[in-house]
Amino acid sequence: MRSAFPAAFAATAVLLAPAAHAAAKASAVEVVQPWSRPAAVGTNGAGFMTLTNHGKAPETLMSVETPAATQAQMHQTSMAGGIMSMKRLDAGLALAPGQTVTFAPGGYHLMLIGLTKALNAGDKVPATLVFASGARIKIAFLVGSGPQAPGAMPMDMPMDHMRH
Ligand SMILES: [Cu+2]
Repeated sequence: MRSAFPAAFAATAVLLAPAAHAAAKASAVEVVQPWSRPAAVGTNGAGFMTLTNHGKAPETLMSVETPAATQAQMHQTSMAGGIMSMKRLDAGLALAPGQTVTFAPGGYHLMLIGLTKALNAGDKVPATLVFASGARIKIAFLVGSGPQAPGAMPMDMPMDHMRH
């Protein structure tokens, strides 16, 4: 039973996507629970989400476009010797067939550099994910404190995201 759902989902997505987005190439990548945190205008925000490649071919997330920030970059947070650092994913984020990657506090995140307006709880931040295959997926990051329960306490490391 467990393997039946993703296969069925992928088939549905491939069939429906061309009609819904006639101008864009269909993608077998599924994006779930995109969310962001409240942040002030002019500061940096962060976007989180879970990506799954339901397709049979590798896919790479190359960039993210959004009118909500001056620039959007994919970053990876890592800990080394007790020091937290950020690395920009210049080569994009590769998704092997069947692979799921989660963008979450303390790991991969989308950096929204120079927010063009304040992000308040309940806002939806529009963005387009651009893939190496040419596929484009439109999403909206829901502003709150986490992917499951907006309003709940976030379970993440105390990292100041405004200053890097
Ligand atoms: Cu960052």
